[in-house]
Amino acid sequence: MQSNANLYQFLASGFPADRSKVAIQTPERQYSYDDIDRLSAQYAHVLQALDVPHGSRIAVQVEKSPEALMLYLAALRAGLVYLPLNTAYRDAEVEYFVTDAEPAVIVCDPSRLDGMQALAARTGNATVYTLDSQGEGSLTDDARSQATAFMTVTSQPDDLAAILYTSGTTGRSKGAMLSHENLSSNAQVLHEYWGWSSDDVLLHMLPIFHVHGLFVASHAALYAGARMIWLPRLDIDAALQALPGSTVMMGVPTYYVRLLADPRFTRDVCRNMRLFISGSAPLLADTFNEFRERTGHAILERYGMSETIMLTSNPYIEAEGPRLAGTVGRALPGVRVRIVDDNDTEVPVGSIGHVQVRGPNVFSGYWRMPEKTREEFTADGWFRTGDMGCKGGEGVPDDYVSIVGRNKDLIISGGYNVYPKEVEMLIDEQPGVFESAVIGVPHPDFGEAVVAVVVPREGAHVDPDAMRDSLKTQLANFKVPKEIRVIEQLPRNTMGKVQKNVLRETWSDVSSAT
Ligand code: MLC
Ligand code: AMP
Repeated sequence: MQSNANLYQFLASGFPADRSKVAIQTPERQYSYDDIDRLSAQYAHVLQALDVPHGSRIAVQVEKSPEALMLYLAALRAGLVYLPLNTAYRDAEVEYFVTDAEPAVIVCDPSRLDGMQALAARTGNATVYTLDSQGEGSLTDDARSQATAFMTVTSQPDDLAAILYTSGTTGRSKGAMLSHENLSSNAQVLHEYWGWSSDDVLLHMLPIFHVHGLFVASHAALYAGARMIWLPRLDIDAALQALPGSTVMMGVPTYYVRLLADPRFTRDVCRNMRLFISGSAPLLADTFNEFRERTGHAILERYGMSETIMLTSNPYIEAEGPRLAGTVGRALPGVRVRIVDDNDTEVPVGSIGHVQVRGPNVFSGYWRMPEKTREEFTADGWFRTGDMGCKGGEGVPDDYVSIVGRNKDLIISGGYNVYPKEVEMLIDEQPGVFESAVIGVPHPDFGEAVVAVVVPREGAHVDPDAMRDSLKTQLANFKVPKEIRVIEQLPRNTMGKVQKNVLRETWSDVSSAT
């Protein structure tokens, strides 16, 4: 018999023998592993009936619900390539993704149906379904009459399972192509490394349109046959209620900052927790220390990206080493990490350089961008992460990695990536603007906040409030600058390049930005 590398098949191999066990629990409803199998089968039948070629894309921009997760699993089962989109993306942003990826199917919130249908008609006639935050919509309506068993299609290890768009330094987003094997190998490694078992209860509050919430968190729980407490978003009141019944939580640093800001978050609330995991952005040492003092738990920080899923992790088992603030731990089993100079030559332990990686988890390239893909891999097959880091250092074991900065002009705000170029291009189109620079400044809640520095044309007046309002109609809310400062001229070096470091120093006190 031909073996099947389909990721769903892999995840289902970890489902508990007793399929009546609860897999997903929301404040209102619960779903067993049987329900997961049946509902994903019904959605898969709807998708299969469209008779689109194996490997067609399905673009999904919907609110978080258990059904949205079932839809993801159904896409895997039907052999489609899943393309999740942040619900914050505006029409113009979505248009780019849909034009680039040419999905055969689009699933959106009912509130966006008209726009999405028009977009589908303009870009190639994808079939459009709706799915709302309650799991209702035309997709579910069609699924209800479908059979509850589905033969998951056979996938090869290299077949694409998902495309995740990550913003590009040129302002143009790139679709990172992830295969079934990329995802299943990483899930397998994390399962063992973080000690998952079917007794675990994962507090799942992350969005499910990025690596962190969709792959790392959901795969871990499903493959372990564990239970997920499924909240639509970070909600501290709901989290405080759910934590005593949970064993694992994952979040971006803002989640931990917000928990600590609440005096009700105590050691007792965490009494059944075995693991808090942080990633997607740097966790401040202050947060790590305060958290340990308050709860007795050392947050486990790990490092990854859309192109690679998870790369490194602080140890789970104490005997394997300490969890150190400011480091992202060791390369995961099977993953290799090297720190190199500008010539791709490895630098000594303790020296800072470019972080390059390889392993079965590393993507195969960017969707329809062969040149960009070539640029991002070295001749000997290592992927250039764009992060700056070092191994070892004072008081740090030689094989621990620390991320010390970025070679790419990227802002990470509350765990979401913002590429300044994309925002600058839109600001420069605004009336009265001569030029602009977008920077990230320290922010107590989001880690970094987006700030724009704008130079008006001679004699022109720029109104920051009006500009923010205009930007909000074109950009996802998290990309809209929290502050827009108007100045006469941008600082430049002798080569004429804008000195963003100077701007960052000047405006770093904008941490009051809301
Ligand atoms: C929301 N807002 C943000 C923001 N999120 N501003 C900056 N950065 C963010 N991340 C703004 C909104 O525009 C709005 O402003 C105001 O904050 C309130 O919006 P909200 O929707 O109520 O915010 P909230 O629900 O509190 O969301 C904040 C958050 C959320 C931190 C909980 O952003 C979040 O869940 N982030 C997680 C991101 C994530 O999953 N990243 C993983 C990427 S994968 P206004 O002005 O409109 O009112 C990856 C790889 C890896 O990086 O290694 O994991
Ligand atoms: P994304 O493109 O959204 O997948 O974001 C990936 C980027 O997030 C990485 O290249 C890093 O810059 C950053 N990142 C992820 N985890 C961490 C971490 N623990 N510490 C610092 N940066 C991180």
